[in-house]
Amino acid sequence: MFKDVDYYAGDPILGLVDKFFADSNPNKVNLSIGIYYDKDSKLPVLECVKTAEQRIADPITPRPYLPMAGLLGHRLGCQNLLFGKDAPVLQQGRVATIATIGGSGALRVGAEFIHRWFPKSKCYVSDPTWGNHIAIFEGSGIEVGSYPYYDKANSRIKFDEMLEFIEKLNKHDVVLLHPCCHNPTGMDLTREQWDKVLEVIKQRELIPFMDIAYQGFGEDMDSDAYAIRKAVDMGLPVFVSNSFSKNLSLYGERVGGLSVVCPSADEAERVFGQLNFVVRSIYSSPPSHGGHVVDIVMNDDKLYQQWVGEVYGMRDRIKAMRLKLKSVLEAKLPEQNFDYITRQNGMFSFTGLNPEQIERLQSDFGVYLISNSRMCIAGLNVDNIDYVANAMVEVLKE
Ligand code: KET
Repeated sequence: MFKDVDYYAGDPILGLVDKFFADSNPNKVNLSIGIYYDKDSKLPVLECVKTAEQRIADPITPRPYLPMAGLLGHRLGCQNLLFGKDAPVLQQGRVATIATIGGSGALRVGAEFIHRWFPKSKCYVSDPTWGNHIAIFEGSGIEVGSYPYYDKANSRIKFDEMLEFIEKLNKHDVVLLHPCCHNPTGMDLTREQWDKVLEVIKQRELIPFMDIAYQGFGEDMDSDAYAIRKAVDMGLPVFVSNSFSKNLSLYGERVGGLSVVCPSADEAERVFGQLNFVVRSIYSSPPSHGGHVVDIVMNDDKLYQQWVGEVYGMRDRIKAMRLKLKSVLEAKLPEQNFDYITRQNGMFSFTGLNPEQIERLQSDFGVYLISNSRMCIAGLNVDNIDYVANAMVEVLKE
C-alpha cells in the first residue's frame, strides 16, 4: 500500500545531529544545529525559567485547553519585546498576535494565512537562508524564490543586487527577512541598508515577513528589533514570527509568536480572527506549559530584567568565542583572512569551507558543521576551541 511513498532523505540540520550522537569519536564537537551550549557544553536552564517553573509547579494546577491564540500574557510578552512596551502601534490595537508552536509554527501559520488571503503572492527568501523557510512556505502552497544576499567568495552582503532584485517584485509579494543574526551567514544589514530595503518594500507594496529567532544575541533586545520597528514607523504592514527557543533556552517547549501589524484596529481584529481559524484547523490550540513560562518571565519586571541579563551573558560568551577562534586561526594561518568571524552576529559563522573540507572535519576530527559551511559558534568553549581551530587549520592549510 505504501510502496510508492518516497523515503525521506532527512533534514540537513536535524539529520546531522543524529549523526553526531552516533559518532564514537571521544573528541567530537557539535557545531551544527543552532543551539546555545554553555561554557561546559551543557544546554542551560535559565535562572528566570527555573523561577517560573517553580511557580507553575507549586501548586500544580489543572490543564484546560488554552485559547486558539494562546495565553494573553504570552501574546503581550511577544508584542512588548518586538515593538517596544509603549509602542503607539500597540496602543492603537493594530497588531494581531497569537502564541505559536515555536518560530516554525509562527512561520507556518503566517504562510497559511498568506496563501489563503493573498493567493497570488510569491515568497522570496535570502540566498542562502534557513532551509526550513523554503519547506514551510512551499508546504503552504506558496511559490518560493530567492533574492541575492551573500557573496561567499568575498564574505560580504550583495546589497546592491539585493535591492535591485527586490525593486522588480510584484505587489504583495512576500520578502522574508532576518531582522538580526542572519541564519546561516551571521551577516546583517546596517540600519542605513534596512532603511533603503524598507523604502523599496513600501514603494513596491510588498509584504515584509520578519523572522526573528535570535533577538538579544546580536546587539541588544531593542537594536535587534530595529528593522521591525522601523517598518512599523514607516506605516508598513508587517508579519513577524518570533521564537523563544534560543533566547529562553526552551527549545523543546516550542514557544514563539506570530504578529501581524495592520493599518487599522479593525483590520487587526479580522486578521486575528483568521489566524485563530488557521490554528484551529491545524492543531486547535497551543500547548500550555511553555506558554506559562513565557507569560511569567515576560510579565514580571524582576524576572524580565534577569532574563535580559542572562541572554546578554550568552551573547557575550559567543562573542568571546569568535575573538578567540579568529586569533588562533590568524596565528596559525597568517596569510589567510579571518575577519569575517567577528563581523558576523549571533550564533552562526558562515565559514566558506568547501564540501570536502567540511567532510574531512567530520570524518577525521568529529567536528560537525552544516553542509553549507555554517558553524554554530555557540557550541564552542574554552575546552574545545583549540581542538576545533586546529582541525580547521588542518583542512584549510592545503
Ligand atoms: N527561524 C530561524 C531563522 C531559525 O534559525 C530557526 C531555527 C527557526 C526559525 C525555528 O525556531 P523554532 O522556535 O525552533 O521553531 N533554527 C535552528 C534549529 C532548526 O533548524 O530547527 C537552526 O538553524 O539550527
